[in-house]
Amino acid sequence: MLYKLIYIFHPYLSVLNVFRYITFRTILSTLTALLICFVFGNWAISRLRALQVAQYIREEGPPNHKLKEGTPTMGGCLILPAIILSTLFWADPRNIYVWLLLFVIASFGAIGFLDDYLKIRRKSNKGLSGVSKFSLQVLSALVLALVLYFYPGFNEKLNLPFLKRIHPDLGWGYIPLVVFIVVAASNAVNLTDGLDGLAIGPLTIAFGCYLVFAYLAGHVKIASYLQIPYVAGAGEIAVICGAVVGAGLGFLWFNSYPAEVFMGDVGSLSLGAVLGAVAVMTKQEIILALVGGLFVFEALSVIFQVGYFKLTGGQRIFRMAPIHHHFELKGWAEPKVIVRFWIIAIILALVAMSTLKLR
Ligand code: 57M
Repeated sequence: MLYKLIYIFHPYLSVLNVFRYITFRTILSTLTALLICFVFGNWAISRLRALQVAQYIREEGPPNHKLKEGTPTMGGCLILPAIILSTLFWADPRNIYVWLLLFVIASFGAIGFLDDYLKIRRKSNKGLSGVSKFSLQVLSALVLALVLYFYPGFNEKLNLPFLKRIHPDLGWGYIPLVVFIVVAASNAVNLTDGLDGLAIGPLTIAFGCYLVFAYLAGHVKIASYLQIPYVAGAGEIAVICGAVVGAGLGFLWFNSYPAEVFMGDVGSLSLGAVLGAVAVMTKQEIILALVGGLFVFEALSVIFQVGYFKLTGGQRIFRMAPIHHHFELKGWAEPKVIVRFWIIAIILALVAMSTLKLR
């Protein structure tokens, strides 16, 4: 919105023409969100501490986690406003994707906030019940899916990595697929958020990758050259991805090992859902399994561990799930697990980007 106000004056000051460019506004939105996190980071952490928004640590966890008792949580309350403000400043307010993404951030943020709030009030790990949390997530994702489905010009054909000529048309089946992608991404990121910087690092990498996808999908000539689906208006999604990258880096400053703050469900549920929504809107939904492969890997480790545990009446595949705890219990130092997982996330993002050419 701010950019629209500034742009009004371009006939009098030609330098203001630069605000027309998505690339320039993406850089501005990245820096704005980063700056908000840097400027308000320490203040937010001390407010959370003063309000006693402290993490409860489970008894059965890896022993080093007990030392984290009392670390302020709900750092999402810093990340989300940084993204929202930066988006409101630099994205085009006439673009539907901008408002839909703000809706996803706010609705999933509210679910996470409620969950965190209940856990802190009860001083335990019991937040919203699994059923309530899941139903609210499905409801929010359904609103998104229905708006996209009925939005004129949005096509529900799938874009498959490596295959440029096959675009299955799912018709109304696209609606449950969108719900699945958004809810799965939200929960997978939530499961990954168990070591310092483990979720925000790969999230920043994934949003950086989707920033590129969104820019390319929104550019009619480049999209046609690369033979990827052209999505009118998708360039504005790049501005929002920039805001998430900026806020992610700004938050990582404080969340890096040893963390001064955790993001809480308010951060993890919301950022995961936005990642899923961005994948859907840029028509790069299937490749999310690769871009966010680390989150898939973490979620699968839980599914297999819990399934095997129930089937065998108490036996385990991993020492503990999600899989990052397995490596901790094998004796890897926490920073080693984190940095190695970041390396995997970078490799996956690079492989995903290569599919733009390998098709
Ligand atoms: C939340 N949350 C962290 C923090 C963060 C079904 C089951 C596998 C579910 C899973 C689960 O509940 N996962 C979702 C993971 C928690 O972090 C808080 O939660 C927010 C994210 N939602 O922002 O506020 C703890 O993670 C650590 N942490 C850091 N640094 C960070 O930057 O060190 C978080 C962020 C924090 C802190 O210790 O307290 C969490 O892990 O609870 N459950 C589990 O992950 C549990 N796994 C388990 O029970 N596995 C079983 C199988 C059979 C289900 C097994 O393998 O035997 C483990 N969780 C913990 N300890 N904490 C068990 C051990």
